Amino acid sequence: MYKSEYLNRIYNSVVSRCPGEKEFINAVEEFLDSMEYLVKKDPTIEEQAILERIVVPERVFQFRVPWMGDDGKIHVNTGYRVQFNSAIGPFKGGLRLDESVNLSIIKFLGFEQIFKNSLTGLPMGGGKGGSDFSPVGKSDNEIMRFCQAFMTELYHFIGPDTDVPAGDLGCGAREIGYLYGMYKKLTKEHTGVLTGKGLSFGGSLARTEATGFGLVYFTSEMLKKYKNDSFKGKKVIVSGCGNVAKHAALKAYDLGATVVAMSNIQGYLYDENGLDVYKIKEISDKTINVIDEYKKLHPNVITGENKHDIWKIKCDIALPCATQNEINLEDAKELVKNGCKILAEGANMPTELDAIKYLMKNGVIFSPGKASNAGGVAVSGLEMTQNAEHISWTFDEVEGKLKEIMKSIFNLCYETAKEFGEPENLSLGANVAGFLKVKDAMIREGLV
Ligand code: 2IT
Repeated sequence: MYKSEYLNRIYNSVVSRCPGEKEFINAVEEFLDSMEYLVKKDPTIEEQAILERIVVPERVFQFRVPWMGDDGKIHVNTGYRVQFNSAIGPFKGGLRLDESVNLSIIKFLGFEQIFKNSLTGLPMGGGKGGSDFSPVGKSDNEIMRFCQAFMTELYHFIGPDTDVPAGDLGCGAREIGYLYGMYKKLTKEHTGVLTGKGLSFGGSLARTEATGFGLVYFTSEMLKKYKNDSFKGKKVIVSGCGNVAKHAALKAYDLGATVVAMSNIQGYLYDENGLDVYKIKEISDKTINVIDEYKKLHPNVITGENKHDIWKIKCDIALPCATQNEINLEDAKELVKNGCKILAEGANMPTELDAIKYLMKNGVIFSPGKASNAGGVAVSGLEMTQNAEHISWTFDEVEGKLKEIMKSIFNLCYETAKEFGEPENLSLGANVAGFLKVKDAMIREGLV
């Protein structure tokens, strides 16, 4: 597997200790891939058992969430909060509300969050949580009751200087509002304990846009550095229609790109002359029936039901913004065949490992989500700062800071990759740069 005996030992220990946790094991495997050179160069990593420690969460909470449906029936979901690593700051990371959620998925996301948060340069540790509850198809009252029940357990473990959750898939401003209300009732405190809050009670301007906008700023840096180019005139595919996807599409369009395709769980939309991304945002803010509603307005748009077919469309830049494992090896082959030059992840690990390897081998410059989608959590960090100071910045101030942060994440990943002799390997750059800061903090803080 790995050249290093140490890395093999770590990998095997994770596989035997976490049977069946395939998403988490995958995330560890991808990360360890980048550690070969570093563990050889720096023996303190092994002496201090840094990797042994970093692959084990500091704390894991799993709890029962009983709630009542509108019809009076009782439902029971499982809630999770994984506090993965607090070496550089309070645990920070979103809450995913989706039927697919299990411990493996939350651990994978929490593990990624450690390095992502480190790359932002802000003092945030890594954590993640959520539940196998999906708000899709539920009434507002049901969602409120679920969020209240979830928070009656979660509030024991979180705090503005301990662990600061936010949204993720299925958990937007509405859910954060209900969660925050219950936290306030239980603790009697108005604090920055959650981010992604509504603007009327401590939220930050530009938090909603941050992940998608940040992804496009990051990709602009890739275009500039590697291709001496920009988004102008480029054909772009954005998968997904959620918060990340629609804001990525808007920003790419504003920078002069043609967004040729987008998708959601029902299929994809394709127009070689470019989709009306503002209309898509308007529709998707209101309904999940984006494909049908858009087709009513633009009958000539091409649609398809198989979400993988979106990767068969010709593009210069691919921005996967839906969810994990949406690009497999076959999809990667299609992208290469059709001339895609850059793939930057807006979702968390949407590209499978063998697909990443194929893309890189075939000249596609790849950016991992932990670098290119860090804009969301970065603005969450800025929301924490504003809350702690009891002030709020303007949209332009926050967006300006976001832009600078994305630029500095890119430069850090690029310079690190270059130092290791692989300037196009942003996964290597992101993993190593993210890791080094956490490692330093872990060593300085002693064996805790
Ligand atoms: O994956 C992510 O970075 C997020 N869901 C955002 C986390 C946050 O704390 O804003």
